[in-house]
Amino acid sequence: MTPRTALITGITGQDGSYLAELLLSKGYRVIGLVRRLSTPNVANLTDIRGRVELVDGDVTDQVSLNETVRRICPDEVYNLAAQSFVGTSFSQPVLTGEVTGLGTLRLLDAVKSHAPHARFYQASSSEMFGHVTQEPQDETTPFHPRSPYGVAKVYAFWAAVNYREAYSMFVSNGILFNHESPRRGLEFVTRKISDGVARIAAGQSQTLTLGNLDAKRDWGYAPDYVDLMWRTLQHDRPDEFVGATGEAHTVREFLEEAFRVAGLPNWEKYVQIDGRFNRPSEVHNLRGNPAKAARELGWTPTTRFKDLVRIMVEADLRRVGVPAKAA
Ligand code: NDP
Ligand code: GDR
Repeated sequence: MTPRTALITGITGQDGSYLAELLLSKGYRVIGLVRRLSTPNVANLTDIRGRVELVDGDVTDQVSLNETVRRICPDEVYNLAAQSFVGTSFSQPVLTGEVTGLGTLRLLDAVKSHAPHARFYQASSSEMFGHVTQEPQDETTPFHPRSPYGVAKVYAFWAAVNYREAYSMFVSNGILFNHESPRRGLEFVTRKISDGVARIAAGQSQTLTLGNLDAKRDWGYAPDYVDLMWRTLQHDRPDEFVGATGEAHTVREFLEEAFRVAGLPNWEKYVQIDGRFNRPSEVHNLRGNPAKAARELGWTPTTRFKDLVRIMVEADLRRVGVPAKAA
């Protein structure tokens, strides 16, 4: 039997790399769209480098998308490419709109023209809910984005719905809440904390400087969430699905737990607050209700808050050379 072909944009990122591993384990031919950088950035793909095909392209470039989709004719398309850092979206709002918003429209259009039968997954985000007035949030909660990133994701969400309705394409949105792992970029708060704590434990640093410790997020483990992406495209019809743990914790709670895992008492001693890390408009509180994904896709997250913190801190301790058992 011919293997199914999946095209992943954003394959070099946290989710793209886990998704590629999952799809390879299921026998897919996996093709990743990679933008040109002066220094290639494929560290997350080290273990599978010889088993995935990488093609040059950029979601800001329609020609490269058309050509890639035409040539590959994928069965499934996972659009994970984005300028995904909320903080940067305030300083680079136009770029964020181009990549995260219009980039989705460009890819949808390439698929419509060259592989209209492909199933399309759009990486939508809980940041679309933003300023929430109901808790927990689910597929019926209204959007009120609070950043250029959130605004761009709302655009992409509706572009995806519109291509489904207008052209009868199989296009689904996963509305995923924060998910983390040792592959998380260093600027996101969870990884900034696990890396900072590990460097303090190793004696390489004395302080960790953060912004708003009161923000609350529903943090899950990234490998669980790429499984949800795959399940979303195996469903009998295209639809929207929230992916979340249903539990929320503050940045402060993440900090306390991370220092505890590293065996460092008195976290307050090391942490400084700097208003530079505050956002012009903040999302204070997000907590998702994943009941629909559980009911219709049989999805439940396997990793809870404390285990997630432990996985991340232990990975960073190993990386900086502190034996986990000494922690
Ligand atoms: P990352 O920031 O780790 O990865 C983003 C990927 O997009 C990278 O591979 C990056 O490539 C690529 N990319 C950026 N700009 C372009 C471009 N112009 N053309 C092609 N590729 C580009 O994000 P995550 O893996 O964490 O998230 C995956 C997706 O899911 C994103 O769309 C994100 O917005 C969304 N999401 C993430 C959540 C999370 O908690 N992680 C929650 C909800 C949604 P490069 O390596 O070259 O920078
Ligand atoms: P988020 O993730 O904005 O939720 O977006 P991030 O980890 O950047 O921020 C989470 C919360 O922590 C607060 N915070 C800090 N954040 C960072 N980055 N650095 C700090 O020093 C700091 N101090 C406090 C923030 O203010 C915020 O409230 C992530 C991204 O992956 C998006 O792409 C994705 O769509 C959403 O999660 C769901």
